[in-house]
Parts: sequence; C-alpha cells; structure tokens
Amino acid sequence: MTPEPEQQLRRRADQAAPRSVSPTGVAYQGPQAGRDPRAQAGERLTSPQGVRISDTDHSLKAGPRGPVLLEDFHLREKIMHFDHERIPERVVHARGAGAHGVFTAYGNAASVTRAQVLAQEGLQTPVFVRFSTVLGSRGSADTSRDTRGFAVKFYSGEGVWDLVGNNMPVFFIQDAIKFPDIIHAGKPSPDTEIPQAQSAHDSFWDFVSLHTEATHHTIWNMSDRGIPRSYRTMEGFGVHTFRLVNADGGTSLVKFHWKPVLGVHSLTWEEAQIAMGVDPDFHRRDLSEAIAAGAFPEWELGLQVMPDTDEETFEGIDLLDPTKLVPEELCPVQKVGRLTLNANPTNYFAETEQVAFHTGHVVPGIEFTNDPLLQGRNFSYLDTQLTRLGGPNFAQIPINRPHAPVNDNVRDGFHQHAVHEGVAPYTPNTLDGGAPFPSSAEEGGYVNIPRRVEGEVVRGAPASFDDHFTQPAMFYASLSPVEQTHVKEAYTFELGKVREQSIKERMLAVLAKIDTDLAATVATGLGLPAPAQDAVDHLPPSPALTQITGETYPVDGRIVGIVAGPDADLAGVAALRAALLAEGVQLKVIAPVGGVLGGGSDAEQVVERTYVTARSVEFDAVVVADGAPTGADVKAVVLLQEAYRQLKAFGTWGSGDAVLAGAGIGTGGPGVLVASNAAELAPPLLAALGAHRVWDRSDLVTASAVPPVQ
Ligand code: HDE
Repeated sequence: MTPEPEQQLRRRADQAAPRSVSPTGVAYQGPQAGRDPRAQAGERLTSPQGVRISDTDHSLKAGPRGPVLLEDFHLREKIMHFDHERIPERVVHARGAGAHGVFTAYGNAASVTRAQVLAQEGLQTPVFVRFSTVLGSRGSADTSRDTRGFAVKFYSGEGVWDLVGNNMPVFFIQDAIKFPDIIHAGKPSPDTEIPQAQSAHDSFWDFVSLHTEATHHTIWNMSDRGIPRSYRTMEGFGVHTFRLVNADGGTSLVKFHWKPVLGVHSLTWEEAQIAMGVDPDFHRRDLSEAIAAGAFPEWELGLQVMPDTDEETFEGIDLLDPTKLVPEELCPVQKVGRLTLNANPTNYFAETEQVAFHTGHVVPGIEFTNDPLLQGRNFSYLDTQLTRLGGPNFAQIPINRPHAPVNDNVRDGFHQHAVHEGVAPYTPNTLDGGAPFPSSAEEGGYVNIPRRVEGEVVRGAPASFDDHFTQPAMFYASLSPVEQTHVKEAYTFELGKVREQSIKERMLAVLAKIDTDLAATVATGLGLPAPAQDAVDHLPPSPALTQITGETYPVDGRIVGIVAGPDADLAGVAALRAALLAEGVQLKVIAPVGGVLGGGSDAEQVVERTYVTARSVEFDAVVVADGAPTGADVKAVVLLQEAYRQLKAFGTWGSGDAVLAGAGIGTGGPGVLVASNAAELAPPLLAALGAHRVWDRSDLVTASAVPPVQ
C-alpha cells in the first residue's frame, strides 16, 4: 500500500505548512522558462546527489543513544555544505544592496561613443545595480558616515559593461598603490577591531591628515553626501576620466554622472545615528520597498565631454587626477539615458553577493585613460574575484553571465559549469575549422584606439597632482550655510573621537587651508587653538555642488507618519491617505497601541506603528490628526521632537495642535502646516515633501533649545 504523501515526507505536526508558497515545496513540473534547472526541483527532499532522504532530523546512530556513525553520508553532506555557506566578504564594499533594472539610451551619445548601450536611441539594456558602503562588514548598519558604492552592470548586446562608481566624484588617493594604506587606516583597529564601519577613529585621521591628497574626498564624506537619505536620492560618479571613441574613431575625455530623478537628499546626522540602531537596514529596506511598491528608483546618466588633448587637462584641471572634479558650470553634464530599477533580487546571495564588477569590463567605444587609480583597479577587480568567488569561472554565475554570446576558448578551472565540446580550444586551429573567429572593429570587435605612450620609467606623479586644497576649498565654498554647519559638526564629531592630540592639530592645519572659519569652529569644538594659517585661493563656487537648491522634486516613495488614536478623525485620515497615495506617498498610522482604529466603520485604519515601534527616522513628514490622544506620552513626545529637529514638515488639523504643543512645538514655527481639515492639508504637505526638508527651521533647531519651541 502506498503511504499517504504526508507520511512519505515524514513531516512532524509542527512542520506542517498551510500551503506551498515557494518553489521549495512546489511539485516539479519539468524544465520551465526562466527557472534555473539547478535550483530546487521536485517535492522530495534529496541529497545533493539526488538520493531521496528518509529522515533529516536524526543522525544515524548505533542505537538511539548513539554513538553517531561515520557512514551517515546525509549528515556529512548536510553539515559540510553548511560549514561552507559563507564566502569571503568583499574586502571593501562588503555591505550592499542590489536591484535589477533597465537602461534606456537617448541616442545623443552617438556623437561621442560607438558603444551601442549609450549610442543607440531607445535601446533598452538590462542592468543589475549594487549600492554599498565601503568600510563596514557585511552585517554593518547602512547609515554610517561613509562613501557609497554605485556599481552598474550593463548586460549589453556587445558584452558586459560595468560602471563601478561611487556617490562622490573624487577619491582619497591618486595612485592605486595607496589603496591598501587608506583602507587599512579606515578599517577597525587591528588590535581591538573597533570601531565598526566608522571613520571616526585615530588611524583614519592619522592617515588623511598626513596624506593630504585625501582632503577633497574627506570633506565630501564629512558633508551631507556621507549620509544619504536613500540610495534613490544619491548622485553617482564614474570618478575617473574615461576615453570614449565614436564610430568615426573620434575620441573624447569623459566623466560619468548619475543624476537621481528624486534630487540629491541626505539624512541628518541625528537620523543616521538613530537609524543605525533602530533600523540597520535603512537603505536596503528603502530600496526594496520602493521597488516593491512600484516607486521605481530612477537616474539619468550624464556625460561631461571634454576634448582629448595631449595635456589631458580641462580649464587647467588635470583629468587624470581622481582627486579633482570638473565643475558642471565649466563643463555641463549632458543627459544621455535613463536608468530605472524595477525588480528586486530573488536571492540575495546568488545575485547581490555573487555579482562581480570589474572596471575592465568595457565594450567597444569605451576605453581607459592613464589615471593611475583606474589602471590599478583594472588589475584589482579580476584578482579579488578569484578568492571571493573561488576561481576564474565567476562569469558563469547566473548574475554575471553576459547576455551576449560567449565563445572564449577558456576552459576548466574551479567550478567549471559548462560541458564544453570539441577538441580545439585554441587559436589558430584547423580541427574546429578555425572557430571561434576574431572580429574586426566593423564586425563589433573591441579594437583599441591607438594611443601614444612614452616616458621614462619613474615612481612619481605629475606636478599638478600636488594641489590638494584648492578643490576642497571650492567644494566648501559652494555649500549653503546649513550644509557648511553640517560639515563643521561632522569634523568636530569625528576629530572629537580621536584620542591622539597631534592628529587633531595636524587635521586642523589642513582645515585651515580650506576655510578659516571652518578650522576655527572645529578648533573651538575640540577645545584647541585655531591654527594661524591662511586658506588657499580657489575656483569660484560651483552651485551644482550644493544639495539645497530651492527646487522641488517628485515625492514618490516618501513616507508620512500620522499620529492618531481611537477618537481621531478617521475619515480625515482616510481622505489624506487617498490624496497622498495619488502622488505615490504612503501614510502610516501611528497610535498608542496596535490593532485597528474605528474597526467596522468605513474609515477604519490599521495601526501600522505603535508608540513603541515608531521612530522619527522612518518618516519624511509627521501629521497629527484631529482627535489624536493628548495625554503627553513620552515616546510620542520624543517622536515629534526628533522629527522637528530633523527638519521634517509637520501638518495638523482640528485638535492636533494641542498634541504638538505637548511636545513643545508651536504652530507658528517654520514648516508646521495647519489646515482646517485633512483634505486641505494634502497640497501644502506634498509641496513641503518635494522640498525635502524645512531648511528655514535649521537655525532654530541647531540653537539646541530643548524642547524646540517657537
Ligand atoms: Fe573599488 N574595489 N577599488 N573603488 N570598488 C572593490 O572589488 C579597488 C575604487 C568600488 O558592489 C573590490 O569585487 C582598488 C574607486 C565599488 O561589488 C576590490 C582601488 C571607486 C565597489 C576593489 C579601488 C571604487 C568596489 C572589493 C584603488 C569609485 C563595490 C570586492 C585603485 C570610482 C562593487 C570587489 C560591488 C569594490 C579594489 C578604488 C568603487 C578589492 C584597488 C576609485 C562601487 O577589487
């Protein structure tokens, strides 16, 4: 007699599942389009060799009390695989989040490059993007002050192109040979392994105060760029100057820019710190939830196109020096395409962890310059994959596979997945009829544009690489007063965590070259004398470098918290929700306890956050509904005060102003919107969200008044 399926699978009662929700429990239906045949197949538990397993809960023993037998191949296979589930994390950029998407070319880049991915109007190229922090380990918090990686893999018809950039346009070092030094200085101390994912420690500031070519990148890190609000609100930069080649062989020197459609927007330092504790996955969650909600993150790709001259400079700026940017006012960014992220990964490990980027993955029409940092990277990224992904065949891992046909004559090696046929994996051959054949440029082959190389063999750098201060000074001068205040606070915090006095003093001397007031303010904060040194002359400020533009941006995917309770105007809450949702903004109800408000009524509202689970950082604006509980609960007061300090817009109608008053927030203050009903609140609230923050409130809240009364 055939046993019942339940008995066959030997599920214990507490293992019974209500229904199969994933392929793990779904019956095998043969090979299916889009399914990896090596992923789960069939409903039976098997060994890796396909042997059906009768019991995976007990090891094989000599009698119920043991000992365990060495011949238990199932135990050994299961544990052996488990023991090796982790692979080495990336030495830098270990913490990341990825997404799939598409890049659509506008076609106007055809004048500068023959790369179809950029040049062919309307061409849609699938992409995978991985965002990351640099210093932290894989399990570190998302919102540390750090540079963010912005790596894009284009699966183009001409082969894979990886644009492996950052959210800052400059780098700490000019020569790849210094990379281990800066990273060793930034990583936790070798003796204690403290601190995790922080630059606020002695060794980082020791190095950057000595190695002053790091000054420019460091001030970007100390600015609001070091703590983005979301991956969706970051700019991206290729950093290096690349050489693009068009169909006629004409060359240009080009810098790549990603411009977020939502505008550039950052966290406040308070938000970043709170999020590290209450939601270490802050950016990862934001990205996946936005995509799941259909608020697809978008960027436009822009090019700064500069003539390819013998000097390789533009307006006196050395284009081979990765510590220098080219102000957009001198060379405008021309938009050449749009990136849309529209799908979350299916499996974090298979995709986001195993994706392997490499600056050397380029397609015809995209070439390198002699930037010594780029040249070093072209070695490093291949090399690192050997250890991280266990051998030379990482291009066969699904997320790394080109969408163009591959016939590469490389064979064998660790984890070879292909069963290659034929006898002649070499060139030239007759045994395979000479195949595979090389391609000319006309046939789509990668043919380097001739470029002259000459010079004496030296360990050195051009004289222009010695200018370490004019561009950081220009960057600082370009910021708005609020952003300058944030930079001062960031240096004061970071150097305040440094123990060694001489490092602080040396760093103050560096700051004095950027701006006298900056150095003096940080010195005051540290309790040290301001250095007597003049700041350097610099280029005129570049308005493109400030984030506070006065413009308004789309509000898709923003989140508004609304404080309510059983007696609140729930019809009003429902009306506000509908008005916000129509613009892609979510409303989350915050109430003293969980459950449903107004259960059974037309306007019933599910409580999404309680006073215990809500924290200011997850909302872009806070509304207090008419009828919200007035008894000043300390957690609600903290929520409101934090959101106020974080320059978030407030809204209220009816009796909600009394709740705000209980938190010391007056309705006359900047960005506190009072409406006569919920529907009237929606338009000004949406406008305030589009401006990112209530910048007018900044002076008030940095004055440290507690509570922040107006
Ligand atoms: Fe990287 N970098 N890097 N880097 N980098 C890596 O590659 C390296 C540099 C960047 O999401 C590693 O696969 C050297 C600049 C991103 O998978 C490694 C130098 C820029 C990512 C490596 C640099 C970057 C990496 C670690 C100095 C911005 C994450 C694991 C010459 C333009 C990619 C890996 C991802 C990752 C080396 C400098 C960006 C070790 C030697 C400049 C976004 O190969």
